[in-house]
Parts: sequence; C-alpha cells; structure tokens
Amino acid sequence: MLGRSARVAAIHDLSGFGRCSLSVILPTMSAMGVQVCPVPTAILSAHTGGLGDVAMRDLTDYIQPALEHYQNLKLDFECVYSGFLSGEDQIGCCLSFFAAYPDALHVVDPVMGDHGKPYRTCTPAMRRRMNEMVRVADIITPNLTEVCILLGQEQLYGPLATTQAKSILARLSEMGPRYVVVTGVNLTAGGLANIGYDRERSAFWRVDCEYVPVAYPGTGDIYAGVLTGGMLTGDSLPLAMDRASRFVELAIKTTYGYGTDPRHGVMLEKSLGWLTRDNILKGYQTL
Ligand code: PXL
Repeated sequence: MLGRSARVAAIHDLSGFGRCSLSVILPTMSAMGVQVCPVPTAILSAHTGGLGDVAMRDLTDYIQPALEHYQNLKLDFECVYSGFLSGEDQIGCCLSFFAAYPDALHVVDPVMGDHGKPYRTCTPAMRRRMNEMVRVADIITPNLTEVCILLGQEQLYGPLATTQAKSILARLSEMGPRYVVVTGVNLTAGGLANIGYDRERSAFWRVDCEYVPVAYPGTGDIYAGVLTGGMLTGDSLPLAMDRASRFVELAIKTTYGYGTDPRHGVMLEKSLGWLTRDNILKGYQTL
C-alpha cells in the first residue's frame, strides 16, 4: 500500500491553447486520482496543428536540472511518462529520467506524426533516437503513423487484417516494451479499434470505437494519459484500454455535437466528470 496517490513525472509540452499535451494530461490523470508532476519540454502558445504562427520557448535545458532537483528531494515516481518532444536532444534527457527511476512504469508515447504524415519535429535523428526510448519502455502508445516510423516501413493505408495487426504489435514489443497499444487502427474484421498486446501473457486485445468524421488534436495525448492512469490505479491492460477508449469517444462525441472548430480540441471540461466515476467496463475483446 503506497499511502498516497501514485505520482507521475509527465515529460511533455505545455500548449496554452488547443487542448493537448500537459493541458489535457494534468486534468485527466488528476481526475483519476493520480498525482501529475509536469516536466514541460517546451511552452507553446498553441499546438502546431494549423493555428498559424505559434510562440514557442524550448525547455531542453530545463529537464536535467529538474530531474536533479527531484533526486535531491529523494522524490519517488511510480511512473515516468514521455510525450511530445521539441527535438532529438530531449531524448537524452528523457533517457536520464527513465534511468533514474528504473522501477517506475516507463510509458513512452512516441509523438512523431499523425494521419500518415510526420510532424516537423520528426527528424531522422528523432526517429533513430525514439527507438532508444522504446527499448526502455514498459508501455508504448503509437498511432499507426508512428508505428510505421518506428518500424522503419512505408506508411500503411487501408484496413489491416488481424494477422497483420498482431504482427505489428509483436514486432514493436520485440523492440522492448512488454505492453504495446496502437490507436486508431482500421481492421478488415470490422471498423475502427484500439489494439493492444501484453507480451508476458501472449494476449492480444481490441477495443472497438465509434467512428466520428472529425479529427481533433490532443486525443492521442488524452488516450495515453487515461490508459496510464488506469494502469497506475489497478486496471488490467484491456480494462485501461477500454477506459481510455470510452473516455476519448465521449469527449469526441460531446464536442462533435457542438460543432466547434476542430483545431480547438475536444471539450474536455464537459466530459471530465466521467473519469471520477466507478464505470463498469466490459467492451474489450481478444484480437
Ligand atoms: O497532440 C500532440 C501534440 C502535442 N504537442 C504539440 C503538438 C501536437 C500535435 O500537433 O503540436 C505542440
């Protein structure tokens, strides 16, 4: 028994507008009873997804001194979670964080692209070094674009057969992490799903999602935050996947109903209460 909330060091950017990264991870994980200690990699006026000229301050030289302070305080973290990094130099800082807390749950959300396109930050060095992060991770949460970047293969378009989906999960797990969760996969065996793999149990999972014809920034960050929050508060992998999928679906559908500008992100404020409830979840299936 820990005697306090699980504590997470969340290494991610802080985007002021557009509801992504730390702006969504802090409220969601806090609502789940997890203490989030933000370690900002950069401060941006907004996310970089189509809102024009973004004001940005890079914080690469902040991460290592922050880690040293926490070590001097003898602070323990049950989880170290990395997300959006402003450049490849930040990967060394994240690796130091992971190494400093070897017993913590290491979560790597390899934020590098979406919808078949790499982000501007995804340089060849970033791609190479992200694999070093994957090697020390316990859980990774790439979308399909990031899967292809990590595996060094052509982008995949069109639905995946079950065997292909399982092969992708197993290949990623062979790179290091026990748990692999891939978001937003179209399966030939029916619709959109988030899929997962637990290597130690040789178990493949899928959680089906309702398709909504709008893409909002930050939903991958929310998914990874809720998944991590679930794993830290006693969920099995499929339960955590189910919880994260249901919450993202709720936030997306709520927002879609209002018809707001998709670049503004999901209306988290209207959905957050769901995370504080004791929901019965049984929507996961084996893949
Ligand atoms: O949600 C991923 C993300 C995080 N942080 C920043 C981004 C994006 C996606 O566009 O621009 C700054």
